[in-house]
Amino acid sequence: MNEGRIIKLIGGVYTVQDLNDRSTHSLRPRGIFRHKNESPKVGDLVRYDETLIQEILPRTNELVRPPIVNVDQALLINSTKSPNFSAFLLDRFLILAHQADIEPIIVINKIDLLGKVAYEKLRDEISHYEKYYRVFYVSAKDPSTLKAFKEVFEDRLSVLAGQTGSGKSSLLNAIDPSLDLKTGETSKALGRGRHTTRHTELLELCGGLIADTPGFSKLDFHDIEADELTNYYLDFLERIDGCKFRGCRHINEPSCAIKKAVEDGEIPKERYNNYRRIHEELQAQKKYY
Ligand SMILES: Nc1nc2c(ncn2[C@@H]2O[C@H](COP(=O)(O)OP(=O)(O)OP(=O)(O)O)[C@@H](O)[C@H]2O)c(=O)[nH]1
Ligand SMILES: [Mg+2]
Ligand SMILES: [Zn+2]
Repeated sequence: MNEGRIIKLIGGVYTVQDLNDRSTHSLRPRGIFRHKNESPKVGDLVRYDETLIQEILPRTNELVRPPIVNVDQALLINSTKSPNFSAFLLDRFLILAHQADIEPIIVINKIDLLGKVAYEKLRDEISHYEKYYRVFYVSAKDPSTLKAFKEVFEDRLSVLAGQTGSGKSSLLNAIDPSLDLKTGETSKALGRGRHTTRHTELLELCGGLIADTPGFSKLDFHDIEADELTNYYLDFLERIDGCKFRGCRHINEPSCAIKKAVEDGEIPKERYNNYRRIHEELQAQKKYY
């Protein structure tokens, strides 16, 4: 039987791209999936014949919104200005990527909008993250910044995430103009762009596949418990053995290695404060259930 990847779903018809010859096929799933209450999703690796998807191969992960599975990496697109860079938002996206078991890659876009001093300041702010993640500094308006970045796509299924107006579609267009994705002008009045991206389809880009539908389109933390938050902070995790109390939440506990690292300047204060804010948010949220 043939093996392929589902790259599109419209009206119950799946487009499957063959893994060997890259030919595409319009197929329906076997009835058995419906009986078992399973449905093939975009990103699935499947076995198929002339007319039907016969079998779904095991998944590595599943995103709910947008519904895409087997995602290798999430490119977290941040802009330097309009909208302004927000470490708080970046931290939220990092949590969502880790929770979904998807490797995050940090992309700082619109570097053309910063002067030298502001650029150095931002790099300094982000240097902590570079110890744990790959970070790219790019501009959709300057192709010379995109050379190294283009290589991250090869052989991987990527989703882009980031607030509206951060330049997700612009970056993809800059890399491959034939994609011709719609981009929105950032609204000066609201300080944010219109949501111009809608469909769910995987596109070929630089030897890999990407979804233009933003990953984590809702920034909510529905299934995260406050006390598991630390699991999604790589910088906390590697220090946690130094906390005196097992299950330390790094808030009021004495002899906390995380608070010590913040005092020593090893973890940025702002990141720690944002952690506390999110921890509180998750606890408050729990009360509603
Ligand atoms: N100066 C500058 N402007 C950029 C850059 N990248 C994008 N823009 C502009 O920022 C605005 C928003 O870009 P989009 O690509 O539509 O942003 P998006 O992230 O796809 O937004 P949504 O689809 O709404 O989520 C557009 O006006 C772009 O021209 C950049 O690197 N430099
Ligand atoms: Mg877009
Ligand atoms: Zn602690």
